[in-house]
Amino acid sequence: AADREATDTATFGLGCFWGPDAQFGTMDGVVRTRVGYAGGSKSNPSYHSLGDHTEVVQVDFDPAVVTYRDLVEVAFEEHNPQAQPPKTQYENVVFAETAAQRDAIGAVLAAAGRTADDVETRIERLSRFYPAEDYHQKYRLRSASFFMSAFEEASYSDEDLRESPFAATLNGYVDEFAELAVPRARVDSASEPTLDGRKAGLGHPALAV
Ligand code: MHO
Repeated sequence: AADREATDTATFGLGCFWGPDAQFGTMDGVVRTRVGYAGGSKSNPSYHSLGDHTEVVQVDFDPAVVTYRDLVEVAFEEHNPQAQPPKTQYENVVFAETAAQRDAIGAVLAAAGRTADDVETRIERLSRFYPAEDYHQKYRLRSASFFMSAFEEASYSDEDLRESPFAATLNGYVDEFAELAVPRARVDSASEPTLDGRKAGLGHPALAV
């Protein structure tokens, strides 16, 4: 795992933050992920009192392995403004901190022949990131009790889980391989899992719509 000092940070609003938390977690070079609220002016937003903020995923990445531009490409490829209710909560936002980052966003859009307006995406500076409640962090992983028991046995706190590189990756694997993970967690029950049972257990990525 990379040192904290070795990573850069990127923040994206891509609709409901559960899906992108999992998706970015499996990317090479993404070291840590966390979800939260940003882009608005309300102090101390929470899920049920969000004000003018948007759900965002924040990733710490190793720029020697994956570039900010790579991450922006994934953000633009995956987001679908029509797939979420038209609320500030779910707006598409790419936070750019430097001129180099704004150039990278411009290059991705130019390569696709699109503008930020075409893809209904705000591009702005991050004023402040507020971490979301613990139960939203690594949301897919939290639904896999088989794995959560292992983290509990290893004495992980909620913050440890949120900031764990291993948990970030596993969160994506649970999402990606949900149909494998749930029956495995049910091995003791000796019951044959049905397709419906598997789907009910874990849900699906918000971005897959
Ligand atoms: N309440 C919606 C979206 C959750 S996302 C954290 C759902 O259950 O799918 O906004």
